[in-house]
Amino acid sequence: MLKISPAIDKEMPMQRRDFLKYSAALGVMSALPLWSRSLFAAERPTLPVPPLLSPDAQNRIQLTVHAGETLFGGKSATTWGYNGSLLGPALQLRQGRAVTVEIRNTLAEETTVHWHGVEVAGEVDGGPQGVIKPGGSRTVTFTPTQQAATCWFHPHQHGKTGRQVAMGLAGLVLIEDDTLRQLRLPQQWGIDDVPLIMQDKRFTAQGQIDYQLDVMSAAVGWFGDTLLTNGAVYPQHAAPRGWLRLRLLNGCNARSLNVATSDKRPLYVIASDGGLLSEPVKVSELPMLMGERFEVLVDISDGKPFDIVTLPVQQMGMTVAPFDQPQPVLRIQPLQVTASGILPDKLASLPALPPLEGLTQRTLQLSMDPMLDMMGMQALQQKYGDAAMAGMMMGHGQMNHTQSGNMPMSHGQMGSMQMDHGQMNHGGMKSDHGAMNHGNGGFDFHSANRINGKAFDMTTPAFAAQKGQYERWVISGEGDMMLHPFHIHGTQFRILSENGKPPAAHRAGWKDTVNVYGARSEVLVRFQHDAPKEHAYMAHCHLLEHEDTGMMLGFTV
Ligand SMILES: [Cu+2]
Repeated sequence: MLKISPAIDKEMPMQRRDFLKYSAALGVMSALPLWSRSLFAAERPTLPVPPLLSPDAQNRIQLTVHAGETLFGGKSATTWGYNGSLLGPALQLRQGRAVTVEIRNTLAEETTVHWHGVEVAGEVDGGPQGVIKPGGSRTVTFTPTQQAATCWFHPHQHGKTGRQVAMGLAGLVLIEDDTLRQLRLPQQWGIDDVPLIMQDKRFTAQGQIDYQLDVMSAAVGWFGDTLLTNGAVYPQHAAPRGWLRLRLLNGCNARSLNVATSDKRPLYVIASDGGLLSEPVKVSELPMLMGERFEVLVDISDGKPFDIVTLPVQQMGMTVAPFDQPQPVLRIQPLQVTASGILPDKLASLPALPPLEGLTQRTLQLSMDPMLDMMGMQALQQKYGDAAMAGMMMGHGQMNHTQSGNMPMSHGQMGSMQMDHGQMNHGGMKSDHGAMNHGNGGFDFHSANRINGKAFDMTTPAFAAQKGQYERWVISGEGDMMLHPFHIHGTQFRILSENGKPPAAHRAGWKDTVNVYGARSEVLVRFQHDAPKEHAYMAHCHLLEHEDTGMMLGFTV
């Protein structure tokens, strides 16, 4: 059972907001007087830590998909979880050892369980074909062969992935190997080896999770005004002094994050999606796309409390308050006792990239229907104002791109739209979002996001990759100015170029998600397992509402 302590937030919201402004202005949490520090600590929930779940003596793991109740801010919400009411356990798997997972679905709707980042055959990958009926079950057996990594599992029900994840379905997969064991990294689970699943949510006035797949979320994604860490609002964690290891997962539907510390102490990145880097990479900020994992070490030997925070990002919709200011992820309180883990100089050996000449090359062009783009932007601006536009302003029926250093490209699709004032600003667009789902000349946003001009089609794989062969995939978001974190099933790849630039050092190791934001990214993929037509692998945007509305393709191996 997942023992998530209820995310009770006893603070007054205003107090916290004022406190955040105060700490942001000062820049240094420790500047607060001692009395207020202890006061805040007393009111803060303890970080819930997902329990480790190892295979039993028969190498079996049981997962049950549940509906339950979770307290957020003193109100009870219906939530979904694996073996509990919210999120799920951390499955502890060994490289080279087979595991059988028995999944029972007690929900009233279909779901699937996808092993994100785990290199397994298409048959057990849990993509949209791996449906588990309400009341049904599914048993999958696989053997992780890849290097040690922090992966995760979540639903992949086509058209419903965004909602099912928003309801709480997500768990971790920890793959371990001998290299990892020999490194003497911090490894006491929940003490100095701590997972942080970061997700934003929005709640109704009654306190229920407020999810919609509509024209606005289909365009910019579903986002909330509350950041949860392992299901709790701004929790705290007391850890031994020394090196603290954080396993970060951006589990948001649509929000990219930018992880940092409140007192500017550096983060040492030791692992990306698919495992250890060759050596630690020191960063002051760590941008994280949806679905991405990074492991970082942070030095807390000075004994001073501080916060892990996420800084504002330039992404459409994600600039809305309170995310226009740094948001706290976790309060860290160092203890008197000393930690034993170390930060090694060398981590793992990454193979050199093979010669790129003569490789099969495929181009995946991501695009959004201009009508969805227009209607989604309009809805966003009407609901949240110009502040939501992340530097893109809309007025008098045309898009004006106001310059911001982070968004150098023009909005190709909007630029090509010749819309008149009346159509844009009036003409029924004032109605609520639900009403815009229909009508509008029969426009259907459910297939308005596309790859190579086609919305997802479960029955027709787009191509066949050759097993065991390297391929060079070019993923293009040219002509679009939406963030598309692109995820490929069945492989850990290497990034050759990311959005037109060489990858940052901490993004040059094993990855399963690449940033595509108005330009081209190139990745080197290789598939070691079969994925026949009926169990094709998926390649898709991990902004879940883009995925759910068509920005996904199937391919065979
Ligand atoms: Cu996308």
